[in-house]
Amino acid sequence: KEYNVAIVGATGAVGRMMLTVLEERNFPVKNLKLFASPKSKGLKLPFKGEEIEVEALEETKSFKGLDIALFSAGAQRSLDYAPLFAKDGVVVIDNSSAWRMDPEVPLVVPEVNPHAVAGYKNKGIIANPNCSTIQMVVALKPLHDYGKIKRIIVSTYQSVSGAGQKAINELEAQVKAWCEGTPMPPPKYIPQIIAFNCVPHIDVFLPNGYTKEEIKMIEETKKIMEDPNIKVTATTVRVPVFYGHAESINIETERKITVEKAKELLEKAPGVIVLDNPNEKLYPLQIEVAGRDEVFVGRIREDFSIENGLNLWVVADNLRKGAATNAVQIAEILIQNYL
Ligand code: A2P
Ligand code: 11C
Repeated sequence: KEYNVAIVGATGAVGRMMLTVLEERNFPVKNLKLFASPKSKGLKLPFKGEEIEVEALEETKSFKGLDIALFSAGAQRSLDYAPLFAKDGVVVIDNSSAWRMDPEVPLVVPEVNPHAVAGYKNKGIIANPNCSTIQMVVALKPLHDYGKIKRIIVSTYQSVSGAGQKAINELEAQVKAWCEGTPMPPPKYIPQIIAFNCVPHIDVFLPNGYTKEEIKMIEETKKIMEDPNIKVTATTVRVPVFYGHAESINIETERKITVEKAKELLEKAPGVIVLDNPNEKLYPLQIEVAGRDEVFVGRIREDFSIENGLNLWVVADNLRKGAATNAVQIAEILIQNYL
């Protein structure tokens, strides 16, 4: 069977990756519709040797006939349009933060809670988690199953592509200006100069002093792992990297997990690759992990400051596993088991 699929936000950094991943994984697409803002209307994007014309979302009145829509056009578009698609019988897989914490909307990482996909029946919407959450839970799930994680302390090193195509262009323009000895253009899409700098500010600040990105990591982790008791604290930082997020993760577990056991569990975990041989300078690097769909783990070592603690370095491509690949994997579960 083949399915009618739409991508909403098809011209963006994630939207374009969704096209690539649908094609790479040979998703059974009958007809593909691409939506973006009116300014992109008529633009053509390549898919399986064809050119598909982008349509303006705002000018489209009915979505009937579509089976699945992958959304990545910002939270406001998802709030406004996901219910309209669902009303027309389309299952929405939404990459924005709009619906993630809605108790009636499942929040899914296929390696962690694939059964939750069934909840699409409630509202016709499935949420794709934040990129930094996805890679963390893929790496931590096998450790949690074995040793029960009590507390997570995470610090992130997130690439500019997480903030969209315009932020990628912004880093490039700043680096170019620096190389040419001209003044850097003022920051617009990242809150501070990001070239040769690290910025501890992703998404907006909340009254409690945390950023929304940090709170997303805390709340989404509990929902996906289906364990409200895991304590999580996070510091999220933008770094001058184009593609791939890295995370320093410290966990405290109920049952002791030795380094050897952690390696064994992670080596057989779905979607995880262990790269951990410091003597040969082997550990995951953003520049090498970009373009890959797996989550890479290295620097696995005991935290000697507590009884049952581990430190890990976890890296993944935020546009792939952190967004497009995870969304397409959800769509695969949907068509295999439900549609
Ligand atoms: P457009 O390129 O026409 O602005 P990114 O996060 O990489 O910046 O991508 C954002 C995506 O969301 C783009 O595809 C963008 O389309 C899309 N988008 C932005 N505003 C709208 C809108 N009003 N209606 C539909 N799509 C939109
Ligand atoms: C970033 N993690 O790197 C963000 C991007 O809630 O889907 C994804 C924001 C989200 O900027």
